[in-house]
Amino acid sequence: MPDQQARASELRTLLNRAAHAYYVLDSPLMEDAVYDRLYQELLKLEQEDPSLQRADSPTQRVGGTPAKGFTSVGHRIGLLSLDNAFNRDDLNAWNERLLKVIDRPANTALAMVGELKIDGNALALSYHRGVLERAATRGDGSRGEEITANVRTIASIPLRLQIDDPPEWVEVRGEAFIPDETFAAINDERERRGEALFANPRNACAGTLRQLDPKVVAARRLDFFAYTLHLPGDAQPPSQWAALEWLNNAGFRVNPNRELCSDLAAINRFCDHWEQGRHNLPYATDGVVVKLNNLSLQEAAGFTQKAPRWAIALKFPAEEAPSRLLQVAVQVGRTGAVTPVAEFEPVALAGTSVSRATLHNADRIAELDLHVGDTIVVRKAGEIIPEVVRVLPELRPSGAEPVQLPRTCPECRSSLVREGSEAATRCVNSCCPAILRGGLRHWVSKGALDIDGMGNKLVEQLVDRGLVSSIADLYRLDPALLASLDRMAEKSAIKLVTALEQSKQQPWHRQLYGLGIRHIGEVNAKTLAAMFLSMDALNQAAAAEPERIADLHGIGPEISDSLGLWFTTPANQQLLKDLQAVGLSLEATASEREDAAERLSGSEGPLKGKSFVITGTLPSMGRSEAKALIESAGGKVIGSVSKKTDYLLAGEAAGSKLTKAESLGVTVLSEDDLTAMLQ
Ligand code: 0OW
Repeated sequence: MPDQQARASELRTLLNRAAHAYYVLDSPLMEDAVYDRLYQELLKLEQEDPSLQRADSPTQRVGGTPAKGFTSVGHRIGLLSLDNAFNRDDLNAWNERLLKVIDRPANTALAMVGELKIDGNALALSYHRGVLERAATRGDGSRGEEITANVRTIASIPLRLQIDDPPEWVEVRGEAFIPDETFAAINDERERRGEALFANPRNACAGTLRQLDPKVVAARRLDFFAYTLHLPGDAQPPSQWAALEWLNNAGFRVNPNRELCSDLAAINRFCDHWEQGRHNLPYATDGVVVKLNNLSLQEAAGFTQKAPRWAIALKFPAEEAPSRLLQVAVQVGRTGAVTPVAEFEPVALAGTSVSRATLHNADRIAELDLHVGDTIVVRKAGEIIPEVVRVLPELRPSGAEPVQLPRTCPECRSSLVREGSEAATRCVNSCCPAILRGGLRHWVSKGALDIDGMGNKLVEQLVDRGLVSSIADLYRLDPALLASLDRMAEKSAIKLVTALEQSKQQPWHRQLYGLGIRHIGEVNAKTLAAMFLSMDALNQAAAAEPERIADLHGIGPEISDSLGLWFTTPANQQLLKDLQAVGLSLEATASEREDAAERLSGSEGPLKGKSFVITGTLPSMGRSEAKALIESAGGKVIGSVSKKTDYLLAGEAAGSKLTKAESLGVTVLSEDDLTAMLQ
């Protein structure tokens, strides 16, 4: 038993360290597929002997049963809120008040910490002897809702602190948030399901944290930045800067865009920088939090009834401006979802000139009671695309007509569909030029096949002139014809055709991502491509055992469903055939296969060099699972039986391959025989 215990313990430590490196340091220690193999080993150990389970085991991150509701709990130490400053004068006034309350001369320079104000939801984390014991929402600051099961699914929150002698208890506060890209994917999914969209990442995060089913929370991949620490007694770090360092060393993500400023002038420079710089960040911020650095000075400053005097939030101006609505157009996205867009007289917002804003969906238009010619209020806050927040009915021209959404797709004229109670209306014509254009742009994009020279203008020409009606057609383009298009010279045409040809060498995971299957982002594509080494394998798994896909590290049921849907669409099956016909492999190269087998098994796997054919239905595992197991043990899976085949793995209703194997004297194995070989 002890060696199982030891093995489980070392796997827990290694997997937690690998997760920390991946999610907190953004520098993976190992390939996803290796992580998955070790994770499965730990899972198996814990399933065989539940006494090996521990609270800080990564297998315990996503709880099983959904909660019935949330209980209210009292925070050991209350969570503070923040007073707001809306401009630099407010900030200076705060500084002056602070100097007075700590009895310092008016021009004293105070050391302060500048932190980005993450636009998410505050969380209270309680650790006991270094292990996460409880997590709660901020609530009213003294009581919140217990949401431990949901918070455990946030990969960047350590289940165990990475410090050797952890304190008896420690309270950590920070902001849970949803990165912009994830937020867009979540809203895409809600659109597909006809659910109302989340207006911004903060609402999406709050809604997710209150999900009863931790699996749904896990699928939304929340993130977390820690910013406050409470330790027992005199163990409290002497400053905010030291507290952030402590949190960082203990294994938390601490926002890297922080600065220890020697005076208010430096804080002002920090705010100047981030007022614009924040637009390049992959998450929403709504201000800067300025904190007096020194702990004893903080204590001298004290608190008002709800917020500390020693901290202030300088809010970035959430811009709003009135304008006159000119018309409502509709945009057809890559997925066919139709988004109504308000077009209005240009206004300056957050430093840019804005003349279009999203109206989200038809329900929103009804809610606003939007009329042609209305004066609308447009808001651009954070990174979110501008939106129409309200109408000023007092300014409505008399006789104005309510806005009607087009009933047909502006691109292909097919009638728009609004399934059931779906909030989103969509074009369902898979040959719709807008859907095709979106798909082509995605295929050539940086993270996919990374093909230079295929800009939007060219994509539009290729589609509008009917020269390309699927991704595969890109590979049939004739250079001379390309050269005849607008803004295309012969040289760039040749270059593009060459780039297309070279793109066939791109690795399998990029090809998978390039297909634009819903919810398959770059990370998920890599995870899937490491486990399923070809489109066929993925196709089979999606059809035969979607749960095997869903159980993969960081994947989940929404993605396996999305794959199932994609594969059962005839046009997509045709696309796969066409892509293979023009030379896309849609599978891992031989060296990628060897790497995968190597990674998964290490060179001396028990089945090294043995060739297997799989036939029939295996009792407890799918074919792709058996294939992955065999390959991870160094074996090779081939399609047909020959006298060189080492083994035939035969399940129920094994067909002609079994007869052939017996006639050739090939050893026939049952699933149990195979499992025995892998012990
Ligand atoms: N959202 C933030 C943030 C931050 C706390 C502790 C002292 C006063 C509030 O990024 N970086 N730092 C603090 O400091 N609070 C933040 O967010 C607050 C928490 C509750 C309301 C805001 O979300």
